[in-house]
Parts: sequence; C-alpha cells; structure tokens
Amino acid sequence: MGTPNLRHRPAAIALATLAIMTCMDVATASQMRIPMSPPRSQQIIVLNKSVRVESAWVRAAPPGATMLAGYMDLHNDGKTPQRFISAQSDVFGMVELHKTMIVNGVSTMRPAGDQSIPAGGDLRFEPGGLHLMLMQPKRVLKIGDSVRFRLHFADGSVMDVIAVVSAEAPAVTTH
Ligand SMILES: [Cu+2]
Repeated sequence: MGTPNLRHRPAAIALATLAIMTCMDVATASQMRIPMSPPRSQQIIVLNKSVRVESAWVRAAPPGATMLAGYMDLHNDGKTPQRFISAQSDVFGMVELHKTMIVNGVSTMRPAGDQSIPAGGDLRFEPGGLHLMLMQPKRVLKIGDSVRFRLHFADGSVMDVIAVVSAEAPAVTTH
C-alpha cells in the first residue's frame, strides 16, 4: 500500500532541494551587491579597495569660468598595479584627464589617457602636471564647497572622492 509512490519520493525531494539551494545562491549573491550610494539602476558597483586618495581639491576659479581643474594624490596600497581610467562628477558635464606640458616654449595641455598606479606607488595630480579637467560646470563653486567625484578603474571598480574647492593645494598631512 503506497509503495509505488515512495519509490519516486527521493528523486522528488532531491529536485526540490536543488531548487531551494539555487534560490538561496541567487539571494546570497544579490545581498552581496551593496552599493555605496543609493542604486540608480540595476548596475553593480564594485568598490576599489586598494587605492587611497589624499588631498583632493578643485582650484577655485572666477564665477564665469568654463573650465576648472582638480587635483589629488592616489596611493595604491595593493599588491597589484591599478589603472585609473576616468572620473565623473554631478557638478560637471565632462571630466577629462589632462597633462600640462611645454610645447615650443608654450604651456599647453593634452588629454593624458589612462594612468597606472604601481603596487605600493602613487599617482599625483598637481598644478603644472596631471590634472582633472573639469568642464561644463553646472553651478558656481565657492571656496570651501565640496565636489564629489567618482573615479573609475580598469578592473571595473570605482571609488568616490570628495574634493574641496580651494585657492591652493591643501596642506599635506604627514602620516
Ligand atoms: Cu586641462
């Protein structure tokens, strides 16, 4: 009595277990996607855990300025090289990596392209050299204002940075 049914049960239970495990795996994976800021879409944000930023600042400019410059020091505390590819900001329509150089005795600037940060090394943005060219400002920035940037790296990771609008580079903190 009931024997034919019993014979089929183990397979049914195994299938049910498999289905539950699959659902749990998916749930666990989705819980691990913890964005730093409220998600704007379904995009997965992976934070860069190797790079540390110091002295991020935006050079103060007259109210009508159409281009500003941003500077910072990036330190790679990791064991593998990192590649910084771009930056974006809600305050500017476009942000490019530029480098100031002397061509035929005239100071000029050019797009700099990707910048690698060696393991244990630094990448320094500073006046007269590498800088973030900040174009299409969406509002007037005053000294002391904060500008949020999102930095993008070649491995797909990102990092958010707050730069302070300042007339000159902030004092270097020793550590
Ligand atoms: Cu520039």
